Amino acid sequence: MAIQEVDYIWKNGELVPWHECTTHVLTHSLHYGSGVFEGIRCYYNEETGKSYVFRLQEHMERLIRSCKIALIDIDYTAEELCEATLEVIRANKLPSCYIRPLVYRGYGNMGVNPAGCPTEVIIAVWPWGAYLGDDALENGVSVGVSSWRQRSVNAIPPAMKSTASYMNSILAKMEALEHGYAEAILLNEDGKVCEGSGENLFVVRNGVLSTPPLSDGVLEGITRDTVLCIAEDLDIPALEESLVRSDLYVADEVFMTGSAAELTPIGAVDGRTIGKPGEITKAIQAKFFDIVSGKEEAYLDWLTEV
Ligand code: PY5
Repeated sequence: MAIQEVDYIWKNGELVPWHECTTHVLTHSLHYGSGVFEGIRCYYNEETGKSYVFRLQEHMERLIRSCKIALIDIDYTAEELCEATLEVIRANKLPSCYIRPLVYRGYGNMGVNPAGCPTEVIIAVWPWGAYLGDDALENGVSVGVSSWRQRSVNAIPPAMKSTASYMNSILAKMEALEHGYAEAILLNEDGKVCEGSGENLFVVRNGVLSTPPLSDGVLEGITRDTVLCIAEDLDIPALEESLVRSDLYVADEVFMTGSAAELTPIGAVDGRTIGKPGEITKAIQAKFFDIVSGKEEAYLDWLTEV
């Protein structure tokens, strides 16, 4: 899926033409994965003609928390980054898009110690369709448990959305595709289910929704939190509880969540059929898409109009 180019990228306070927004090959983060980033979506409401960014402030706050964990000094507040996001969406005249803020350590020093490398901040936007395909949102995907393990909470912390973490995700994703699956599920070293290469995970059994707790080593997903709020609203009992591999096989419904993947049903795990998207998955998914596009009055607080 080639990236769709637009006119500008926001970099360190300025709008820079897309092709001029480049970096030196000796950039610290390019060598050592020392960056942190976010993934956000902006949705268009066809009825009102308005565009909304979903949970923008929460994403920027998580970016600042990732910087804190990574000991990156960033000169911008979450509020300033929110403003910059709106500026770059408007400049590119995009009704809907994916938003990729990245904070990285720039050019200046080639040691592992990042002292002397400037902090660089970019916010890129581009039109991006369904991450795992349109058909995936409707009919679900098959996934496989990876032979790669989730990083320990004492290694590259799963709570930090760092560029370095995604080497693990890339290994798992490529292995999954090689095996004919659309996505990988990672277990931690204790055998507890964690998450996909870029998504949180939920299962439904006997009418109860559950998702692994953050302490098992998962990213504190904003879509995950959204789903937990929707479940409460729809009176669906929901738990954060540890899950093991076989819990996935015997679940009535399984789905993944993420800003890129949105809410994608899972039809099979390791060749064990789960089935077509179930009632609870479909109800939560429908509500999710109504909320993000501004059709749910009670959730307008989560939206920032562009
Ligand atoms: N877990 C991992 C490892 C992720 O990469 C992501 C998001 C999530 C969970 C879900 O978090 P949230 O709901 O806050 O988005 N991944 C990014 C995204 O934009 C990058 C994916 C390519 O969805």
